[in-house]
Amino acid sequence: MITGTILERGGAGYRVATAQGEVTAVLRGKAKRGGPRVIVGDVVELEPDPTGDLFAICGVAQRKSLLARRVPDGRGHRPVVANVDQVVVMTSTADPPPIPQLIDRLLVIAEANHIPAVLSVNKVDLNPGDELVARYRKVGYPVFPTSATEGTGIADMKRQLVGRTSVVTGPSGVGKSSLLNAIEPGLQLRVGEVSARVRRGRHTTVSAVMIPMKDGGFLVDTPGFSEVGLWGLPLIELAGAFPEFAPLVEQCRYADCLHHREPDCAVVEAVADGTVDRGRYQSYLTLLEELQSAPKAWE
Ligand SMILES: Nc1nc2c(ncn2[C@@H]2O[C@H](COP(=O)(O)OP(=O)(O)OP(=O)(O)O)[C@@H](O)[C@H]2O)c(=O)[nH]1
Ligand SMILES: [Mg+2]
Ligand SMILES: [Zn+2]
Repeated sequence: MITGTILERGGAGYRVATAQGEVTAVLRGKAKRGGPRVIVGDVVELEPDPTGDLFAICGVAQRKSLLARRVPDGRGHRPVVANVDQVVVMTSTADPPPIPQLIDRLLVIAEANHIPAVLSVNKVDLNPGDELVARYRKVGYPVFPTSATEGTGIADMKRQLVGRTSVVTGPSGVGKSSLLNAIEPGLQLRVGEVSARVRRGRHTTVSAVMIPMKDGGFLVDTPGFSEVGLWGLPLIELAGAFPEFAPLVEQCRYADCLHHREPDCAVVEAVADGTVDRGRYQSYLTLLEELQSAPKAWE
């Protein structure tokens, strides 16, 4: 019996990383009948299959975390990737200019799924992005200023990735492929091309792929991250996805305060006196409104 990590689902089976290299494995017996669905990121137990060089998946380890996407046309959700250790939200300081609302949304998705998030601020050669860096450091997020083209900050970013399973997400053109190539030269991801996600049709199935790193850890390419589970988050829990709001909410007059129009709201007061960043609060209100009009907004 050996253990492995599911990298990708293929036509005939799963591509699995093991200590002895990559193997192909299929579901057999109990795992096939009532067991949990096996998804990318799952840690599985494998047995050599007598019929050839295939392996049989005979057990799935309990998941540490799970990212799931809402099914477009109905209720319920589809698991996308398991055991992600961190979400790396990536932005550039210029070209394209940063969109704080989008950064906040991606951070909130990570928080709502109980996965630690860090921020990668790329293209510091074009603009140092000091304000952006300070804004998120103040909230408490680890921030990594980088230049993928000049090599600035790459060693620090790499240290944060090695040994962990990371989802790297952010808008097109911020330099995700460039940064990952700089960190792991063997990857040879294409740079400057519009990524597949933009071209993806509405009903195309998108699945995640895990890429093993030489020094340990995995990078997860999951095209639909921005569609991943913020939906279904109870309104009252949204403020908890803004770490700087957390110590304040107990001081609001009402226990069910949504920090919008309620009187004696500690969050609103903190925004007024500058303790909480106004832009972050705006992002909160936008997401609150979206959640209030769900499920439509998430389809
Ligand atoms: N000046 C500068 N340009 C960069 C940097 N990183 C990436 N670029 C350039 O930005 C453009 C987009 O880079 P990509 O790595 O393809 O961006 P991406 O985030 O992977 O984009 P998608 O795959 O479309 O999501 C390319 O022309 C890169 O050469 C950087 O640190 N500084
Ligand atoms: Mg890319
Ligand atoms: Zn409040």
